[in-house]
Amino acid sequence: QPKHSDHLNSEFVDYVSKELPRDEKTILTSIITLLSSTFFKTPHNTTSVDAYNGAAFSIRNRLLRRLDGTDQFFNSIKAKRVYYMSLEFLIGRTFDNAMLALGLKNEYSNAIKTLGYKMEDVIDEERDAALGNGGLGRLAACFVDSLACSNYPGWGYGLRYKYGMFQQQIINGYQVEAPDCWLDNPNPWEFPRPEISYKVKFYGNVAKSASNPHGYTWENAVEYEAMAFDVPVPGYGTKNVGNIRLWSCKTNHLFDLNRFNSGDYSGATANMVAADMLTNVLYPNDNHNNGKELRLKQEYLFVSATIQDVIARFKTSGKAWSEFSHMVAIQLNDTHPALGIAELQRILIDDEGMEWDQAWSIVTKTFAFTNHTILPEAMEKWSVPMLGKILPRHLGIIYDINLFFLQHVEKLYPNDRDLLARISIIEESSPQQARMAYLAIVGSHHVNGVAQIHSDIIKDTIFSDFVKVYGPDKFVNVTNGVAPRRWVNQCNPELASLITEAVGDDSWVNHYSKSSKLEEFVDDEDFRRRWWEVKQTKKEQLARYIKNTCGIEVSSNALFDIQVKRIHEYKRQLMNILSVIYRYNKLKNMSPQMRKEQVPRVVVFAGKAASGYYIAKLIIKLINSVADVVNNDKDIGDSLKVVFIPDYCVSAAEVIIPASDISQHISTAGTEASGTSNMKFVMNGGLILGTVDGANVEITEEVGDEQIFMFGVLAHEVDDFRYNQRYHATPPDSALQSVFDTIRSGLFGNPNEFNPLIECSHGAGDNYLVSVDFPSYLMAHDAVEELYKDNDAWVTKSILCAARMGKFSSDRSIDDYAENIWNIEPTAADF
Ligand code: GPQ
Repeated sequence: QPKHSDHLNSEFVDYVSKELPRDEKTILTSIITLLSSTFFKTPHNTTSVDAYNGAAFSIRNRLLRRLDGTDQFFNSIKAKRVYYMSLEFLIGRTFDNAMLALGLKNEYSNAIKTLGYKMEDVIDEERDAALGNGGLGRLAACFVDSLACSNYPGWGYGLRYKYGMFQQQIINGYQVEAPDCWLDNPNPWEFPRPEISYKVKFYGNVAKSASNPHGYTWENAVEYEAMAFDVPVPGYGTKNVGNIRLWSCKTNHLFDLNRFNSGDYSGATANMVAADMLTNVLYPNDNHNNGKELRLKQEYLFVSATIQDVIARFKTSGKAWSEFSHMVAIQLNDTHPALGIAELQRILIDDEGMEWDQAWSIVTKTFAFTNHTILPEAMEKWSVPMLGKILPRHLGIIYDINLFFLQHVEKLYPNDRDLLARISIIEESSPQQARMAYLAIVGSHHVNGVAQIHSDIIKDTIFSDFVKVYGPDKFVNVTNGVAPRRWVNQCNPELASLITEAVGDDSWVNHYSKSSKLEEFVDDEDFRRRWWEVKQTKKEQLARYIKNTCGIEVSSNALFDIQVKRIHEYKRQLMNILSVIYRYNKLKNMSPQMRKEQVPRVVVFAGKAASGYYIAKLIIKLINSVADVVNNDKDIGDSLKVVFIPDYCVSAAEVIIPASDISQHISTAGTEASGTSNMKFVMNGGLILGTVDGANVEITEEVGDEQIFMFGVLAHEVDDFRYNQRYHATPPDSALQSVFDTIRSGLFGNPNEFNPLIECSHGAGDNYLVSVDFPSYLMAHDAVEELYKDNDAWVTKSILCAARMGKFSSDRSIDDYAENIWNIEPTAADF
């Protein structure tokens, strides 16, 4: 690195330290300059994609200045930093978010207009950055947004997948996956940093070090290289700009010139191709672990580059190792980056020459771990032989961590062999498996769940042995939240201006609990009318989106009933579509007059199924088959429409969520760790139909249980009901039976095709208690309908709920982490 002070050019310093002028003329000039030079466009061949690129690159230049300024500032005050390590960041689009953050949306809109384009169209040219599956990845994106907006010294670390979450097409009712080639277009939101790259080893063997008495050397390894790409995270209403540093595998040095010269052209690139694979594609599994070798390599590439980078930055502070955990906090977003624990321990011992205990004390003061699920199929386990082959040194370290841990347990609970077997990081199966959640717990100072009920459940069930060993204080709750910037201000500007009016200014965007001011307007007739009109507007916008994406006409006068999330048995989209069939039958049996008196409904589904998840894909097919019948039934008309919107993603969510009257969060109690879209829906004035699960519980506490439609068995009852279903199941009630009969009649196509779905919604196959909750679910639907008929009562609930969501800003979540886990302070950058 050149030493700046030696040859500082004052003009250069001046240029980067000054904020660019914010007027429209300057902005227009910057766009035109980019178009004509960087993008080689003329006024004759510029299209709206080009207008997007010009404007996006222009605003990115503003962000990059602030990103560097923020980083320098935190260096200068030697701030303790937090690193949010996550294999997923579901960012979505950035352009609109950046304009709003910098307060330049009007100026950019006018410039775009002068060029001859409409801002809405230009915004729609951007492709989502879909480097995540669902809630976990979106949470990470909201968290880095909050870090930036609240002026915390914190960065995200992740992987730059060349192909993100697959694109979903629906063909003949079936999900078909297409690759997400998001980097085919220029990406204004990343900045390549070829000067920041690290070597990462795989395979080989270990040998006792000759020079380092505690250490080992890692020999005969294959070396890959990870290169940084920085993704700026705009802070709203602050100069601070955060960062997500994403690693990409660099391959050029692996080109084999000898093989090339001897004519073996494909052999010459074989190692390059293998390395390239590492950051090629995001695994499309949500709440599911497959144990694949390539995934293990991805995780390690990520972990190793990140830890090396964190250490390099720490070293520039000039502080002693004893200060490491006062300068660095690392949060593990689930177990996917848990190898970081072994990696830091390895570097401290093998490269820095520390003794085990000194290193381990640094490690365990640095890491904290967030668990996001209790589903057994999601728990990461790595086969020990595979670990030994790919990461021989780490396997040894994990064995030693386990040995010392088990010795500690043995001292506390002598002769309890069952406990030792249960709690061991190494599971004695064949082959042996390393349980990554256990490694994460042992290597962390705090472990948290993501909603109160979930944090309680993990202490009582999957981690109860660890509570015995460590005591309860290591296990805490941090309830999830969502970013009000994106999920209210950006996706619903119409509602945002009402909130701004109620609050008096836009300070609620960064201090969301101020939205409680809405409550004072709940009896204001004019305000109520406008509140309702905003919802209508958003419903009309969604109706247009549905028309464009599915070709289906829906009436915006209907009740919009929405369930959008990954397709899973535990989330029970199946129960929803079964209830739709029930409703359809009921409408069919009514006189036309009576049908007219019913509340018309549009039932919206969207979500992706993991490519290998057979039942989830079949649920999509059933939804589409039902939609086909219902939507084309002349008797039914507008009284019921069923829509499956393809390719659910962040930018689709921004259109869908503000339009809901009621949204469904109906997981079997105890299975959904938190859920975060539930929060977004209520913030946008939608009501909730849900089970007593995840964050629904705390939302109910905040808004009041009279505001919410809850049903179903409780988490603590689930085991008994499951046992009953398995061994003494009673037949499904007549309502559910009639639904099965309709499916079996062939109305929705080959009835045999859907047999597996019938099997898993009653009797011994009913793991998620669909048949148990079905009756109370139907009753809850009736209650929704009754209330919707009373417009006054509905609007009152809608306003009160939205007014009481202050707790669910991700700013509050981040404050909780900062105070209780990371011990870091916010500081507004001064540059
Ligand atoms: N979650 Cl383990 C995911 O989206 N993917 C995963 O692989 C795991 C969890 C979700 C979880 O299902 C939701 O209940 C949470 O709200 C979300 O993580 C964020 O905590």
